[in-house]
Amino acid sequence: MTQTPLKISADFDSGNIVVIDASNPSLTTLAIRPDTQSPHFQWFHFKVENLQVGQNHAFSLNNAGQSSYNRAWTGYNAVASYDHQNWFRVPSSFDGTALNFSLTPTESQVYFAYFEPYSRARHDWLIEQAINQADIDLIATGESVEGREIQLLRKGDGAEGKRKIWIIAQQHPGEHMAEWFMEGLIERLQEKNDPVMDSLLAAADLYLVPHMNPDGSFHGHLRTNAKGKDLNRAWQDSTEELSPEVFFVQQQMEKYGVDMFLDVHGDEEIPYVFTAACEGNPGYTPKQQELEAHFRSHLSSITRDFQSKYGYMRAQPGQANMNLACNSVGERYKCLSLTLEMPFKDNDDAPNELTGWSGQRSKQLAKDVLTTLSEMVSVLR
Ligand code: GEM
Ligand code: ZN
Repeated sequence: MTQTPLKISADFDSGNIVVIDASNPSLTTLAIRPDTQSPHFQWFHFKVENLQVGQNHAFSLNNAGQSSYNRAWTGYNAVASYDHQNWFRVPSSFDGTALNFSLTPTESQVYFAYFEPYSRARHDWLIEQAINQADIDLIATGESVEGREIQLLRKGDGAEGKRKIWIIAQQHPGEHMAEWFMEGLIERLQEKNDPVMDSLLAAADLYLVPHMNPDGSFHGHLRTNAKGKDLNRAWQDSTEELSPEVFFVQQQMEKYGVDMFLDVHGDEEIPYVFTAACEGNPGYTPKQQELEAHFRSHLSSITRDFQSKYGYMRAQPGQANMNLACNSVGERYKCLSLTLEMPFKDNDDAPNELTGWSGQRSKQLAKDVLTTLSEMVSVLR
């Protein structure tokens, strides 16, 4: 009996794949499409239909070796889902050219992705949840290059004297763990009878941007917005034309002020959760150094899903790239300013064989970060 050919598709929110050869259902050859107007690529997300249940189907992403972070494929396992909601890791291997993985499916259709996707529909639901369930205010709305809303939310009344803690997410559109993190923040802010949150919110307002780059995510980009701009390289020269997303947030920071900044990202290569700071800034202060150590020490003490042993090389004094959000905000506001990195792989200090790092673990990390912020809000200035 001839088999129905596999149907491969990616014409949906954050979809990204190019079919090279799907004629042999036992081995399908695919390629990842680069970001618009940019050579960057690594993010993939696609659907396969007409699978033969019980038969092994292999897939090969044949340009993985030319991706932005091609060393990151070693030790990486793709994620799969039959229902687009529950995701599991699929053993994968990198041969220097292609990323290869296979599945003996229990259902006739499956999705594969680089990480558990966070959809625009779920983003819209999250904004509603924030406003209607967490007593969070939508205080300003910017627009992306293609006109998608960039929401600035605030938990708190903006009263004089309260610290202003800013948390932004997914400047890099392929780093979907970032908006999972934001969902965890907003979920905890809905909880009643949470004295740790009461203590934080008595002293601080939270300024939240759940998604900085909706165009890039929608188009299945790894790194850039719809103009091919890396938003985390736009903080010295943002424009309304090329990087309106950053331009908007910088305007709002000037309007409200900043006492702490957290820029939420994902890292392709390092299998740990960690932070990078602004130690290379020309105006880096001992207070900033002290606050970084305080944040890292406290968060490490309350979860195994954070550590400071592994991470990026520290920048040399005065050598920081000031186009990065963390450095630019740290210099401008002389506050604790951090980039938070979650892994596309797993946290090797506390591995989960089934899921690796996941949306759920990103959410829990956010709740733990709120505990740390509550513990240290009184010393931020
Ligand atoms: C990173 S932040 C880069 C920080 N690099 C060092 N060495 N401190 C970026 O923008 O490249 C954040 C990310 O993409 O996850
Ligand atoms: Zn990033």
